[in-house]
Amino acid sequence: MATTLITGGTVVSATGRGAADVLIDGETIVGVLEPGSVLLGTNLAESADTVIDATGKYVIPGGIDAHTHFELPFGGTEASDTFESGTRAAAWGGTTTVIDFAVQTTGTRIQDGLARWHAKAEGNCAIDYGFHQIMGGVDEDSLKAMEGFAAEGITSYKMFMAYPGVFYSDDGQILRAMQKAADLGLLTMMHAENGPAIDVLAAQLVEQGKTDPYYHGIARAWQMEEEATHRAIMLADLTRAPLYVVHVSAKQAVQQLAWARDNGKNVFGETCPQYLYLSLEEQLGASSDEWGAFEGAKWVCSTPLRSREEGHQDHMWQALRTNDLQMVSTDHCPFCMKGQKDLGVGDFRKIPNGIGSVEHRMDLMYQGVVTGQLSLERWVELTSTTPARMFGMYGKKGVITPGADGDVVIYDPNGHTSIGVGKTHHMNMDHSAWEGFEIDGHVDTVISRGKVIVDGNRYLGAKGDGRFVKRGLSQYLI
Ligand code: DUC
Ligand code: ZN
Ligand code: ZN
Repeated sequence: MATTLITGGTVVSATGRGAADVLIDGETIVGVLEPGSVLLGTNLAESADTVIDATGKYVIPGGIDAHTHFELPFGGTEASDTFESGTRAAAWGGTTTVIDFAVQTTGTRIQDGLARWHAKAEGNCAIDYGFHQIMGGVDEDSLKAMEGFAAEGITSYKMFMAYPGVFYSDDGQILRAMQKAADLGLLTMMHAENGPAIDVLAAQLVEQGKTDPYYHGIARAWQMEEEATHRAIMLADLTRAPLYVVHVSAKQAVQQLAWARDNGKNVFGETCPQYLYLSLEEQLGASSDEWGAFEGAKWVCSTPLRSREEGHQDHMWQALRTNDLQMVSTDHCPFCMKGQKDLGVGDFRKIPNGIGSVEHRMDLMYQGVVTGQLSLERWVELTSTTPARMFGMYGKKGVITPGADGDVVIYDPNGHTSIGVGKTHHMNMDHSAWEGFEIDGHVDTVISRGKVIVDGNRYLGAKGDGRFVKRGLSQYLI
């Protein structure tokens, strides 16, 4: 099988860094070696089929984005990245594994939703992929179906305390699913916002003529997130089900998670780049010749952007440092302005919720290293190692060690990346929520199971390179 040697770089893991050469044989890492190693009398640099010089660069395990929505039917339309375009964009950004959400909507069978997601993804992905299962309705059938999840390699499932009539589960349904999950060892992922109360607030705002995108964030007030997060923690505690709260944006929700963790509970949380960098004030101020105040629709997502004045963004960075939050995913859910987001002109409730970031997560989080908010090791931990452990892939993914998949990124700290539609953007969107962001650092080389798929400015991957990953149970529980 073809061998690849990465020489001269600094290998960074969640626990340390050091000069080392990395040898990949076929699809698998077989050695992390002293620089310039000679093995059985053979100089590796002369015998390897491909040698990649990583001098002055970081060699890190490929990024894992544990929260994407490709081709998600939502808000009267469908997320604009397919598995093909979305995974290719992810690869450009140094992500070598995604976990997307197979969907059961209320009134449909879970098994049918899962089969549909396999059909969408199979043969189309540039990188490896797994699925969580969205449960859009808890009833006898779906509770029974949960018993088959682990055998399918799907060891986590998501429920929604928001979106009544679409994905929403009430507290009794959540309780029943958690009881089952506790028995089966499954990880419960929660969209924690009080949907019924939000819908009332949103209707009241629209009645008052407050229809601009900014009011999306007013209706989805932080109290709605804090309350739902607390309720989810209590239900999880009662049932002894491990809980993972997705897309945390309110500092009060983080405080709930921190309290639960301090009390020894298996409660975890992720945040997303938008909650670290973007704010409600900026959304309010957004205006363009083309869209006027509707420009703010580019940043309509749920949970919503929060007020910078109230300090939510700073609190998220701090929580990442102190491990009150364990991971950063994107909740990549892209919609174009024309023909999709514009469904909500005149009524913010009709704007499809979502931001596209799958391509930029590694770069955006590296800025935390540049500003001194994160160590290099914590960057790797938040974006690769913990996602692998949390979702049962560690050993194969999330680490550079013999036996692991050859998923490796060479990151140039002296490089530069300009983000925007006409620059590095490969996502299928007519705008970028990150337009104009200038990044210190650059994803130079991306290797997926031993194959170089991004080499500088060349894309060498192909659809179908990516395989479905059957995941084990979470390796992160306390
Ligand atoms: N939030 C979003 O912004 N989009 C998709 C679903 C969700 O929960
Ligand atoms: Zn959600
Ligand atoms: Zn989501």
